[in-house]
Amino acid sequence: MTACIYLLNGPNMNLLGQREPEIYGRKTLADVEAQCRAVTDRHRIELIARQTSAEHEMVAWLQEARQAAGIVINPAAFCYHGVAVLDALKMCECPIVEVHISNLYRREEWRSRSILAAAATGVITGLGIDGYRLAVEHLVSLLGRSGGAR
Ligand code: CA2
Repeated sequence: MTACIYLLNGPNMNLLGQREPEIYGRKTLADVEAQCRAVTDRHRIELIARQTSAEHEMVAWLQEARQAAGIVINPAAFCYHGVAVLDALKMCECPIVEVHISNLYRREEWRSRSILAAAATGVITGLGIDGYRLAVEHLVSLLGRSGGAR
C-alpha cells in the first residue's frame, strides 16, 4: 500500500500570496503544494493537499487521515479556538507537524497560544513556506526509520 501524507490548511489560507505579503510572502498555496509534492513524489509517497475554512470539514479530513503516514497542518485561526480540531488531532495515530508561516512568538501575544500544539508531534513556526516542505521531509524520514509511528 502506498504511504500517504496529508497537507491540510485552515481558514483563509487559500488567499496565501494575495494578502499581507509582508508577513506571509508572495508564494501561493499552489506553490506550497508543489514544493511538498516534489518531496513526496521523489519518495513515491502520496500527498493529499486540501484547504478549508470550515471546521467540520477539517475534522472530517483529520478523521480520514488518522492512519496516514503523517499530517502537516497549518490550522491558521483554528489553532486559537478549534476545540473540535483539537479532539480530532488527538484521535490521530500518526505523527503531526503543525506549521505556521510567520513566527507566532514575534507577533501579538495571543498568536503564540495555539491550543493544538500540545496534540502535535512538533511545531514549525516562522520559516515561511519552507516550513511545510521541512515538515514533509521530517515525516518522510520517520517513515524510513520506523514505518511512521508517533
Ligand atoms: O503564520 C501562519 O501561518 C498563521 O497560521 C496564519 C493564520 C494566522 O491566524 C496565524 O496567527 C498564523 C491565518 C492568517 C490570516 O489568513 C491569511 C492567509 C493568507 C494570507 C494572509 C492572511
